[in-house]
Amino acid sequence: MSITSTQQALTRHASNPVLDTPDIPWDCMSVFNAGVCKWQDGYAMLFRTDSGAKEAPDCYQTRVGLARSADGVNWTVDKEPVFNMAKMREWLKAEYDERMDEDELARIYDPRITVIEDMAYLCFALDTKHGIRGGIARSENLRDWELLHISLPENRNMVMFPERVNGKLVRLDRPFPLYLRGGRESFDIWISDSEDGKYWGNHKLLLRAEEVSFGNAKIGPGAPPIKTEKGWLTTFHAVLSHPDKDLGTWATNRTWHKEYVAGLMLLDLKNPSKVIGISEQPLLASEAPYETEGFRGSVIFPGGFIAEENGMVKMYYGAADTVVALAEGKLEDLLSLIKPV
Ligand code: BMA
Repeated sequence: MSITSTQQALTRHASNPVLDTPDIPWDCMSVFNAGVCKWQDGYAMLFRTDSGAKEAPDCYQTRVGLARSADGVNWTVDKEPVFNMAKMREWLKAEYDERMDEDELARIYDPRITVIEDMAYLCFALDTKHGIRGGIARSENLRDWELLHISLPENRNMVMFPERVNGKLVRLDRPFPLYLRGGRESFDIWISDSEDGKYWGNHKLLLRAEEVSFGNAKIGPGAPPIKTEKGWLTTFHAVLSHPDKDLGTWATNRTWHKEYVAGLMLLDLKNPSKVIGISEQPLLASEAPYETEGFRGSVIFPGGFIAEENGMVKMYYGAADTVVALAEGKLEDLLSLIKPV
């Protein structure tokens, strides 16, 4: 079911979905929410898979896998996941030490990748028994990751800028404030900076959920920003809650009533904590069957945003929490969607 209409700056790729469960060398029911970067002579993607059968989905058996591509459309998946349960627990042991009981850590998911001076930075969400945390790691080969930072709970959807700004690393993130937001799921996008990627500070509110006219609930950063002459162009997701509608989910004992759409904003080049403008309409909302139907229908979750030398931009997104899709458009058309705030 499509509820929100989309602006026409992006075209869905004819090969969509570009990554689907038959492409994955391990058992899974879905492959989605991917981070994508240019890597060596081609492209690399870190993606999430959830397990279980359609009739008995198990979204907590989550793995993160790696795929490589020469053209950004056809992907080959590495045989082994980068993170499965065992590897995640081993990797995070130092962080949690002896206090980690059997099920303290649930999963690592929703990866985003930023390349800064030939080093890949991974931002991820981490579900723990004591809250959701955002993490940052770095790697020279995309398989062996050095953990740099894990935020306090409740935080998620971190993405890093592709270069230092005023000498500092910069990230966007999305905490979950509840008390003074009246218990509503109305969460905003924040910005912070760091010298070394380990210690983060200067947290500032960047975009308020209520500034996004095409959402009525939380928003969150999408993919790492693209540097343009006009500013940092960056995607975000916005949620529209439709309490009266069931948008469809495989989980049989639940209804799903949240539509996720992609939005676009432009941040000041020298002072990225200043929003220049945002798109008035969603950049992309669910229309294609692989977006409207799946584990959770009508979810567009952008995680990759890549500028090509020919003026085109690729946006990779998780569709319906089930597959990875690609849409393309001209950078100048995307910039023309931005209206001053
Ligand atoms: C968010 C996250 C994403 C997911 C989205 C839609 O809160 O859990 O991983 O894609 O919901 O279900």
